[in-house]
Amino acid sequence: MSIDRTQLSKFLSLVLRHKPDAIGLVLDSQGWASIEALIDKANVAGTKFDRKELLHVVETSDKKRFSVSPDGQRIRAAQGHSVSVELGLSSKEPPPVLYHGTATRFVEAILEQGLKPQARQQVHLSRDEETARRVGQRHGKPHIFEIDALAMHANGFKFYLADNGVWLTDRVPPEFLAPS
Ligand code: HQG
Repeated sequence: MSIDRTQLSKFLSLVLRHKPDAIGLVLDSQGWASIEALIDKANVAGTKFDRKELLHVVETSDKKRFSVSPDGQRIRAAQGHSVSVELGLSSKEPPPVLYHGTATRFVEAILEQGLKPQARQQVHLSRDEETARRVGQRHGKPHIFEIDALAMHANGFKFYLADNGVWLTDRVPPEFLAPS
């Protein structure tokens, strides 16, 4: 039986960001996997879907989580990896202010240590407060930090814009954080 769209999206996040090994899939250094291999290996492992269903999830993903290569042969997660990948994004000047949504229970540690990537490769930042709130809500009662991206950039910190509009940076020291 085929899986539904949400399940397929979660499955793709799992194998393209965190555990390609779960189905014996190989990601290249930039996180790309062959679509054909992905479908074959998933099917063997019992998660059944075809190319059409896969592309439908890619196109309708609310956060545009996945990118397909221009030749239609490969797929990768736009961001959010815990496996080591080099997305090959070039650094970009960020908007002057970015936002990070977290849960209130993390605030004290964040004010002390700054924002760290934790299990992911980089810290995720949002362009608007509303998105940051939604991200924070996933963890509990939300708390929004405002990041002085302008000052960070002026101090040599690098920022990257993922294909889906999420801003990425390696870390945010506490001095660049203010409550929103
Ligand atoms: C927190 C979703 C204590 C951080 C979203 C966050 C996003 C600290 C949590 C994407 C800390 C990590 C990423 C410190 C950071 N002490 N806690 N020093 N530094 N934290 O899920 O940003 O639906 O890895 O505030 O939309 O919440 O998966 O990161 O609360 O774009 O596509 O540690 O995931 O997208 O949590 O979310 P996460 P995130 P998807």
